[in-house]
Amino acid sequence: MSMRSILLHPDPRLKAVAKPVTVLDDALRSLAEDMLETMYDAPGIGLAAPQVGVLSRLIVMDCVKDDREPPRPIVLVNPEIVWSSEETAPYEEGCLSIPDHFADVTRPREVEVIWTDLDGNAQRERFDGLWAVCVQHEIDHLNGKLFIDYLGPIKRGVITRKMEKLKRDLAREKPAPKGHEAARL
Ligand code: K1U
Ligand code: ZN
Repeated sequence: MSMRSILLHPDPRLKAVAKPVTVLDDALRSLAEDMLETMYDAPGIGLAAPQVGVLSRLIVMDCVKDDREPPRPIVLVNPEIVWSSEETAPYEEGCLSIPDHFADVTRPREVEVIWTDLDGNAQRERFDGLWAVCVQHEIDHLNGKLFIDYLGPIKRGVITRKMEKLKRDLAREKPAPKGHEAARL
């Protein structure tokens, strides 16, 4: 298993529509393991393949927040929402690709999702609560949509400009190559 870097907004790969997965092979299983490790390390409750630069329809989630409960990592290949409740609910969302920014997004309170698991079995589940918020947020990533796309243009613009500055600052802070540490002091 290895950690993957999480892309930061704005990045064209976060705006792209991801391609369906057609082969369930070791490379896909290894990507799913890496995504889970990256998600837990962040820490986060979900992660979509485009966030690690892979434009495939694959997401991972574990929305168990209570340390006394066993973890429930799930890997969803080609997930699709087949039913959404009429009832909606707001939730203050975050995103690992837009760190330190949060905003209320209103979405259907419950959704039913079908997907394929890593063994090729068809799965179907109704999600509610945080799981429903998370699975909708992650499937949005597969369609090139971010939670800030639900906000008005002014709020979205403010967040995007702050993220552009963060990325410029991070690019400047890049560690110097080995043997050049003194040059940064
Ligand atoms: O897709 C992502 O960017 C991951 C994102 C998922 C998400 C969070 C909140 C609402 C909807 C979807 C995150 O995991 S952000 C981090 C986070 O919410 C969290 C981190 C640690 C403990 C609990 C939550
Ligand atoms: Zn996100």
